[in-house]
Amino acid sequence: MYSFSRNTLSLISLVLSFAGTSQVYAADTTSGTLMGTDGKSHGTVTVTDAPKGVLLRIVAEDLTPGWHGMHFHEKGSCTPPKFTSAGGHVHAVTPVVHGLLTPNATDAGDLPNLYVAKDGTATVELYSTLVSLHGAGGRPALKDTDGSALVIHTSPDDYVSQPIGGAGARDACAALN
Ligand SMILES: [Cu+2]
Repeated sequence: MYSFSRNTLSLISLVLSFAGTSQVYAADTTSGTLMGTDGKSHGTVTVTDAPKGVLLRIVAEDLTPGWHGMHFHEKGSCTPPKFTSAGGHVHAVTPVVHGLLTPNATDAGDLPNLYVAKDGTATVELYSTLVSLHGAGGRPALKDTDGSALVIHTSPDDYVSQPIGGAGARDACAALN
């Protein structure tokens, strides 16, 4: 019995020493179903926390071909068909100044446009340094108390027009809670 305890202690200290020296980041990931205006699943959205931002992966089908504006919205709620339940864009300060090509922009929900192929599919992985999953680095947290959503709009984002780059209505929404 004494010997068992001693071995257990050694094992614990060995695990602790590995944990203390490890430089590998454990994957901290959240995902949601991408819902269309028809209320059906059109794919999956996955967000992984990274040391200086988040990785966003979208695997989608049955969307309208062409370029679409896309943003992180402030609430983890996707009620079809209009998805207004997702609220405005994720932000830390007001007024929210939108646009990746706008000087002094403050819109933390800004993302590049999504291209949907002629067969209606989109498969992409991209990176945003404007947000975090839990608030790291002072960047707004996607997984705050009311979550967030990834919204795909009808039209492309011109990255300068206020308040959403002329991206128009909301075609699809994935709640991230
Ligand atoms: Cu938007």
